[in-house]
Parts: sequence; structure tokens; C-alpha cells
Amino acid sequence: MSFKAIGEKCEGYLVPIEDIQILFNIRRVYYVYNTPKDIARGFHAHKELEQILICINGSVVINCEDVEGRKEQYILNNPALGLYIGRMIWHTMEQFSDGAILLVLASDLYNEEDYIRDYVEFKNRCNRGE
Ligand code: T46
Repeated sequence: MSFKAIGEKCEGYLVPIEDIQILFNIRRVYYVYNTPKDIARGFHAHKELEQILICINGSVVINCEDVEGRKEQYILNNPALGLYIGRMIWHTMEQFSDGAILLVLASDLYNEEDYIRDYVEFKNRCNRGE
């Protein structure tokens, strides 16, 4: 999804994100930063959580796999772009650039019970149609 960046090159930009653009009520915001280039993060899916990932500085590559096994790779390199990740999407984040800051808008509070961190369990749940 793309957000409207207000401003001009000479003065900088401002991106408002209003609830009308978001598919869920935001209950949590967190951000990931200072991740070295050679580190990959994620390696999980969420049973229920929905999120929007926005790289507000630098760039990061996001790999997603859905319940049908379809794989997509996205490059987040524009602070006016958001990537929606719904429930049951296996995802990893890699190739963080210098200074990359990944902002995440989440539909619920942190709950470790909502994570599937084992890929085999993820595939088994997909096969069972969960
Ligand atoms: C996701 C991707 C995009 C908390 O205590 N509270 C929180 O709100 C979060 C998000 C994490 N944590 C703890 C749990 C772990 O002990 O912080 C530690 C690192 O979490 P994790 O290894 O899950 O971080 P990432 O970068 O692999 O994944 C994070 C989110 O956890 C996850 O929901 O979808 O970013």
C-alpha cells in the first residue's frame, strides 16, 4: 500500500497514516533498527496477528510465503510504502541496509503464543487448512 507523502524535495516530506488506510485497529507499534547486513530476522508466521511493515529509513528485503506455498519477495526502500502481512504468512527480513529502520504497525499486543516459529509446524498447519 502506498501512503501520501506531503511536501517537496527542498523541504522534506511528511507521511500521515490515518486509520481509514489501515485494515485493522493498531494496538501496537514497534521498530527494528541497527540490524547488520548479514543478519536475517523473522522466520515465523502469526496465527492471528496482522501487520504493516514500513521501512522509514534505508531498505530491507522481505520474503513471504502464504498458506498455498506461494512465495513473494518485496524490497521496502520508500518510507511512503507499506507492506501488509496478514495471518499465516511465513516471513523473513534480510539485507538490512546501513541505517535501516523497519517500523511495524500491529493489530494486537505482543503475544508469543501467536507465533509459529517452526517452519515444519507452519507447513503442517497449512496442509490442515488452519
Ligand atoms: C514480526 C517481524 C516483522 C517483545 O517483547 N515485544 C514485541 O512487541 C516484539 C515484536 C518482540 N518482543 C521480543 C520477543 C523476542 O524476545 O523481542 C525479541 C525479538 O523478537 P523477534 O525475534 O520475534 O523479532 P523479529 O525481528 O524476528 O520479528 C519481529 C516481530 O517479533 C514479528 O512479530 O512479524 O518483526
